[in-house]
Amino acid sequence: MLQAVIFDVDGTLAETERDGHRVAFNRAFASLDLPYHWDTDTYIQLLKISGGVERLTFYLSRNAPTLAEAERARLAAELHRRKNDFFRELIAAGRIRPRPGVLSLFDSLHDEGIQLGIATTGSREWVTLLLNSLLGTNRVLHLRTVITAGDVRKKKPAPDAYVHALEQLEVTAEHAIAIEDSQNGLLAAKAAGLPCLLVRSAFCDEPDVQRADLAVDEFGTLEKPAQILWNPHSIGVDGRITVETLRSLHSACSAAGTR
Ligand code: XBP
Ligand code: MG
Repeated sequence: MLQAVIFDVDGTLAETERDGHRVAFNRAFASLDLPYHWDTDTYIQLLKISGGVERLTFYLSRNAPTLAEAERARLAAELHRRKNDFFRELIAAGRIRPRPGVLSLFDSLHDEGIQLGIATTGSREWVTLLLNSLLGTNRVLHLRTVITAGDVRKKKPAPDAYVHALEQLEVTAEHAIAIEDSQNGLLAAKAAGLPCLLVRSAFCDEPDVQRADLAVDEFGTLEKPAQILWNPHSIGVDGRITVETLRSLHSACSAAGTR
């Protein structure tokens, strides 16, 4: 029986990489008069590196090679701090909106008594603010656990965030489903033994959708039905991801022994 659904944040609840983080990283560069700018294509490639600080450190090692390691680490930390300030400003300005269809799925799962959790690589410095902005305080109260980057040793694609979320939910992987948007997140969910629904995000570059147990382009609404990208269990998706879709997916994965 499906007992819990664990949502990723960036790219899944909202197109935060497109509408928030990339914009904020560039504002951080400008605030220090640095000659760097991450255009969409550059950022999509950099997103293969999990974690904002790690992403900055990698970029600086390639674009400021003469910086000593200690100085690079200090600069990456300062840029990340500024980025999070700017990201929080974008959240407060209402610039980050939920992906179409995700809130009605969230509400239906809660109404059906299915436990809800979050497992993100993002920093708690902004995750709490974003969840309240996207979900509203009532829905946030329906979250039994919120696991962020600082709560685990290793970031996605390591399974740590999902393993910790399952522990907090007191549910085994067999009775839960992960909802992700990217390759790193998909790999993390599968490494934790979870069936995974991939709702591909705008900045997700060619994920290996065949690693997912079901992959679609959106959660789907009446106005914009979900398009199926990969459906190995022939789950009936009638234009929208619903609680029934997830129950069917969970049953099919259990029957197939898919983990
Ligand atoms: C996506 C990430 C995060 C964000 C930026 O996390 O990899 O690093 O890009 O957030 P998710 P930070 O697992 O939610 O998709 O700068 O706080 O790392
Ligand atoms: Mg994500």
